[in-house]
Amino acid sequence: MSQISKTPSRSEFLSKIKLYMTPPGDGVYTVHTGKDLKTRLQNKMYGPDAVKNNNVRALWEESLTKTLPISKCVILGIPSDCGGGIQRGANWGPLYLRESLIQSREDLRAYDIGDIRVVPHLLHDKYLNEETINNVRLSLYKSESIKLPVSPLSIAYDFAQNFHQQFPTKSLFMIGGDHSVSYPMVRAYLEAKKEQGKKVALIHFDAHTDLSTERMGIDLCFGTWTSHIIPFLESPAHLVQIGIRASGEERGHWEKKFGHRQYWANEVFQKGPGDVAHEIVEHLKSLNVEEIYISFDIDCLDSEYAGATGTPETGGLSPHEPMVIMQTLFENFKISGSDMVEIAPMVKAPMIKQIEPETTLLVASALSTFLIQAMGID
Ligand SMILES: [Mn+2]
Repeated sequence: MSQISKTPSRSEFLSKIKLYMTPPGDGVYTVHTGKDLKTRLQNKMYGPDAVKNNNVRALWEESLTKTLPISKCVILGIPSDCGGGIQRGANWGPLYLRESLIQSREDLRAYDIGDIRVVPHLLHDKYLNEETINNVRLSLYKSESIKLPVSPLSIAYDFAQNFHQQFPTKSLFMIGGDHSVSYPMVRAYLEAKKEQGKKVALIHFDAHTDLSTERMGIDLCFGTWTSHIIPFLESPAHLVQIGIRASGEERGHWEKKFGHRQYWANEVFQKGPGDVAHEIVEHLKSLNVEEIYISFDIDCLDSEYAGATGTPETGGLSPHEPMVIMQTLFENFKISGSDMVEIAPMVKAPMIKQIEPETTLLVASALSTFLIQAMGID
């Protein structure tokens, strides 16, 4: 394993997965506190006997060779909130959203490939010195000579690159995590689609633009990831942002600076989601777009629907508007990648009156179900 070629074989890729990923729910490292939450999820996914007999990892490893090859849509968890910054807690998003998905839709046809291993103090390997990287390799991989990445964004990028090489016709549904986790996923997706000769666009639902180029000197985080993704698009016009309302600048500032399109929440209300969707379809068709990636920050929704998130914002969309827009996009383009991020189940802002995290999870699982089903179709 110490020598990993640029394009690893299927078995090399599976060996990497077994090292830098975990069964669903295990990506959040716990010794005692929070262990019950993982047990609850794994009981549902693998059965109480497997959990009691410590058999979950063996079943998960077996599924990598048996179920993964025959699944069209693959679910991935990145339980990292190191790139967040106001209220963290999105590291529990993947575990809780999986539970609601299982509860609401037992027939959901998608394979869960598990979680990226997360050292909660790390974000990206480029911010680390050699000593730290070696120490973490020793902890995660039991050897300094296994030259695998150690930070969540770096592992996620390696995973997603390999995944698209190995399985060019499969689609990933990623559950975050703070929004920085979309950076490696979207980047690997865009690079793979370019290689395949597919014309793609990024549809980004969010209350915020995430278009800062740096935040307190850090270039990759929840508030900056989109600005660093734009260079990987065919042109800035291949990015459309929907639901924006919490920004230090006006819409014109962003559109002029980056050359993309925004639909702020108030414009979606004024025009109606149907008209907005048709405008986006026409725009993307004029660019000859064939496939789209949808990145969904749950705070795009009004805090009345999404209170369990790091930065809840009022004046936002109801679940209806994004659903109408996504449905129309789905009728016109193939959805070949998507994510649902920023669900922080244990966070509740003081102004939130509804029952949380149940409200947020219910809405997020309905939107996620739509995306997973859309991506499960050939
Ligand atoms: Mn965001």
